[in-house]
Amino acid sequence: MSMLTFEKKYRVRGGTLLGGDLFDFWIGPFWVGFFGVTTLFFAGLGTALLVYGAAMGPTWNIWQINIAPPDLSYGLGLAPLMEGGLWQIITICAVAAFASWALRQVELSRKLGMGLHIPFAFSFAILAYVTLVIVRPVLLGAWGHGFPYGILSHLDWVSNVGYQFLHFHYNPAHMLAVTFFFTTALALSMHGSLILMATDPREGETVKTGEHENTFFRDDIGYSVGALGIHRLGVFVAISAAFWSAVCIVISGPFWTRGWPEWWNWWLELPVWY
Ligand code: UQ2
Repeated sequence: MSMLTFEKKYRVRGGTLLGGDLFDFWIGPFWVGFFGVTTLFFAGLGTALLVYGAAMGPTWNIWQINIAPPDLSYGLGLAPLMEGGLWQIITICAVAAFASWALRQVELSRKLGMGLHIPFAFSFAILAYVTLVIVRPVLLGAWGHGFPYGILSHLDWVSNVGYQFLHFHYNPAHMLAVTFFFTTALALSMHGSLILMATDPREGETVKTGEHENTFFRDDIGYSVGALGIHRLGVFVAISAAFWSAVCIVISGPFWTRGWPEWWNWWLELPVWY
């Protein structure tokens, strides 16, 4: 079916959560939608405020531009614009833009009569960001615990917070997150290469089928997870990476304040050694 007939069939009204028919139309290839408008609004305002903050700052050097959160002394209160207030408004814009984008995905999923897998998976990325700039700062009692918006400054923040716990790689949730990130790379490289070796043959060869894909892995390692299974596995490991990333940072400070290497003393302190 050509793209034109496909679109004629599926470019129809309905499926919206808010606003009914309002904004339920297309501009060129893009469906607009109520949450398309709110995404554009919050992303545009947030970006403009970032540029405004840079203009008020000491440098246009792209690596050094920094929009910092308020000083810890402001606690969970509002700060003046140039004292972290910009960071606070930009954070609200970012969360509103990300949430709008997720709801846009929900509306499109409903429109096309599909599952909500994409907005569900995307919500874990939002969760990781919200954990960093909202949940953890609230648990610690100050917006100043959020990370600064800047290329080098946010790297410095990660390094400083890491060293605050002596050695972040001993954080068990961090270990899980890293393992899931690596497994995601392994699974996607296995899947991408398997699909390409079957469907993108050299000249003169024919495209192979799913049976070839299954057979490769059965012969290679005695097991094939299957065409649907590899995608379920991929979504699971990717979502798990984002989830354990959020857990590893939210427990650092609010629930564990000493060095992470020390956490493992529970093993040495098991009563079985005495
Ligand atoms: C597979 C399969 C696919 C795949 C891949 C496999 C035909 C087209 C990559 C092989 C994957 C396995 C055995 C799971 C690996 C486990 C981890 C944790 C990485 O069997 O079915 O579909 O793309």
